[in-house]
Amino acid sequence: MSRAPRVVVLAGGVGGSRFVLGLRSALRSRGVADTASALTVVVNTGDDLWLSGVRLQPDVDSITYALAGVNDAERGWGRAGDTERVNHELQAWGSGWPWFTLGDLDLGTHLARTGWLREGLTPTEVLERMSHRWELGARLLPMTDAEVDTVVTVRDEDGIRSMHFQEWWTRHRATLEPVSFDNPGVTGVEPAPGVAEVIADADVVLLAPSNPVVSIGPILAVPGVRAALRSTAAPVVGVSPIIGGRVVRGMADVCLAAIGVETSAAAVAAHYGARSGDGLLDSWLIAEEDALAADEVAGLGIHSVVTPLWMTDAARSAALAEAALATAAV
Ligand code: FO1
Repeated sequence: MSRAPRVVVLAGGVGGSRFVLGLRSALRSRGVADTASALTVVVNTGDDLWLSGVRLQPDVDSITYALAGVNDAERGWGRAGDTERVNHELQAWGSGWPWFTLGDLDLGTHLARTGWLREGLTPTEVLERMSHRWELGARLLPMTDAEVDTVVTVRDEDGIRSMHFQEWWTRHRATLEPVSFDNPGVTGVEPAPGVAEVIADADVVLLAPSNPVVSIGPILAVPGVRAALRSTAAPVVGVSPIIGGRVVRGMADVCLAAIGVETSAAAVAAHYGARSGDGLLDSWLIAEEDALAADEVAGLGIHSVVTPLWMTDAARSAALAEAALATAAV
């Protein structure tokens, strides 16, 4: 292909950030100068919430900060070298959640975003405006402009109750047994402007190795996204978030168990399904540690590719991204 390929990736969380960085790097290695025109990231916004009067967008910010090179890579969220002076004040006032930290630099992002939302900009417009500060080398689109929370229903000694994903994740560290994950109201919303169009016009659509339930799941739940993936002429290539039958990080295994999906590369492929059937995938990248699953994946009608999946440094992330692009022959 002589022109730069149009690459769309659905992503959220740390796995999503690393994969997006890898894609930008792989495109640069191919000589694509304007990666921002070539690479579009459709980001999960189910983690978003209002807290202390500001709008937080954890996955949007993780990916933005990672692309800008200002992320706290060790912690996996927030800004590198951040301080917590304002957070201490908020806690002293009893504002926000005592288990949830808002860094000072991070709060600057939330304040800027909230101000623009209050002025009437849509989340898509805010994200577009925020992309001018740093050379991100990618275009970010929220999955929808509507506020759609990921809600976790749990069962414990107090019975069955529901809470925002962030409470389950950061306060309870996913230790409360989830019964279900839902996005209330999602059936009545639309994809953000441009989402269906970029998928339709893509040369390849990628599912990042993000949590299939709480990162990719909410994006697929937005009406129109599945249909766009099923109808695009572009190959749809997914990357397994499972390596050696285990989750790489986070709590995807707990989430998968709650929806009745085994923590294995083949089971997650089956969860997404084959596009030749009623699912989404043409190809599925699995780890060398899971090579034995290749036949099972092929039996689902999905082309499987065995390749190293560890994104432990920038070079490995770029190699994985290049393997995903090559799988789609772009
Ligand atoms: N994760 C934590 O484990 N503890 C926190 O206090 C916390 C604060 C926080 C503030 C802003 C933000 O954008 C993300 C934050 N995260 C925090 C990360 C976040 O909870 C999750 O890791 C993601 O939503 C999962 O993708």
